[in-house]
Amino acid sequence: MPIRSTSPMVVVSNRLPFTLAKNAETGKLERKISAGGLVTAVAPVVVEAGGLWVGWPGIYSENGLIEIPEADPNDQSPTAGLKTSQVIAVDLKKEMFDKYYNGCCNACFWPLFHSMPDRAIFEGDKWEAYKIVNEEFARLTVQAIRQLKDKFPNSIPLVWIHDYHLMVAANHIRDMCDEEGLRVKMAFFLHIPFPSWDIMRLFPWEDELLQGILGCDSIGFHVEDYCLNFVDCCKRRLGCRVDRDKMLVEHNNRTVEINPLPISIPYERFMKLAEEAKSVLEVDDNKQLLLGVDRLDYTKGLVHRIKAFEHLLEKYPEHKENVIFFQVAVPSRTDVLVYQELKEELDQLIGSVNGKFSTPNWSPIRYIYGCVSQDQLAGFYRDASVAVVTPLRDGMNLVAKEFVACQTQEPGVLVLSPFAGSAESMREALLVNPYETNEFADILHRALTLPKDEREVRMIKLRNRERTHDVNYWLRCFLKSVECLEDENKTISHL
Ligand code: ADQ
Repeated sequence: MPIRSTSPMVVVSNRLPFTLAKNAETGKLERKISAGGLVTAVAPVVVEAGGLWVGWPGIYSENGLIEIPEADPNDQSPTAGLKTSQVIAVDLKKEMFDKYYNGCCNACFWPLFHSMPDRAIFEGDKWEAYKIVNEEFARLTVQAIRQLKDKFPNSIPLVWIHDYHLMVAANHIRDMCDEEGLRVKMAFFLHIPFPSWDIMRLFPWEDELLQGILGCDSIGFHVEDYCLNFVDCCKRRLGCRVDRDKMLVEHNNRTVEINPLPISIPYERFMKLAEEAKSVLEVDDNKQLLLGVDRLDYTKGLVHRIKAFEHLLEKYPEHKENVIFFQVAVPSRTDVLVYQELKEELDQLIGSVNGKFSTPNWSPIRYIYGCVSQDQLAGFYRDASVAVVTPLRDGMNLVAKEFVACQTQEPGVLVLSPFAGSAESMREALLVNPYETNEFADILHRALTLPKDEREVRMIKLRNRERTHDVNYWLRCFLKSVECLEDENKTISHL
């Protein structure tokens, strides 16, 4: 049963749900599909409810104009139904985009919100660029709202703003709508953690940031802790009246609702991929596979993980020649120095562990630095004995959930960091503090030697929970929280 919104929706995100790229032969712009869970879940609702999507298309315009092509007729992706008229591309100059995206979003908000303030760079000109870009997104969002008003004059559009790139767009949208007498409902969802007050107050322009987020009527975070952190910041920094139990914040004579909305994955799709995937990893039946799958990012704890694996081989030598650690790391933010340094550090560490322990017939670590297809990934998840998901801090972490969905054969074990949002509900995982190398090695040993009946019990519970709380459940919860979930037996009222 498709999920439907009673209001036409405008989704606003840094990136459009597909990127544009020039075809080398024809020179024409084409849509390149993104396969993330968010796009898979949200795009059909936008298509179905006749809504719009506002975002950056991944390219810079040559003449101030970006023409979005229609989807390829063979496109089977969830965004194929999004017509050109349903997409608004935000055209940004390269210099401005660099300051906003690299300078402010990635060099400041990313580390700060992951509670790594020493890595955060606070620069006034980058913050100014961030605000200008947010204003531009706001301007185009209002354009989208006007279009919806013409098309559906009797309904109030729902604007859903995503993530840390767009935290100060809402008030601009509100002001412009007020001026034109346009009614609108606004929601925000943050995909990364929201840190404690003590971290947040390091941001020199915290007031403006909090007020920006409070421009929305409804604010969602993955888990309750992040919600409470936000409520505390509003109280302590802005002096707002708050209700911590009901998660309400009063601001500018409005009551803003805060909701925990744990995101998830398209469970059935991953399960099906795993059932159909070929086994591509040539690993003897008697060897156990430990698996890591991450973007190459310092928050994901890759160096800590490899050090713990090294310690496992030292402390429990019986695993030598009997286990393989398979790490897949997607290149990420490759033009940023700290990411280049992290890659070098990891390359060296993996080289030194392999040099230290390899025998003529065995190397302990296999490492792919690159993107792999989702069906290949599903096969890796299915064939792994242990998934090692140990970020130093992570908003949610979808890899833990994808692994569980793909465990369609011999039950494996999930080793999970308590600092990932997913640890809040995935209670049957083996939890480990990634900073404590000795304990980490012990937990890896325990995971590798856990009896089958215990693995089974844990995995069944994990799978049942993720199956019912999948990405569609998340979307329904969101629409319910903003009172826009269409009764699933009715047709859409605003059409
Ligand atoms: P990310 O930091 O990107 O997301 P995560 O939730 O783990 O982290 O999602 C990563 C995605 O990339 C997964 O779907 C995974 O399958 C895919 N992926 C990873 N390595 C890959 C590889 N080598 N090849 C192909 N695909 C690969 C942010 C937040 C998270 C939050 C999500 C969603 O940082 O905390 O869970 O948004 O809200």
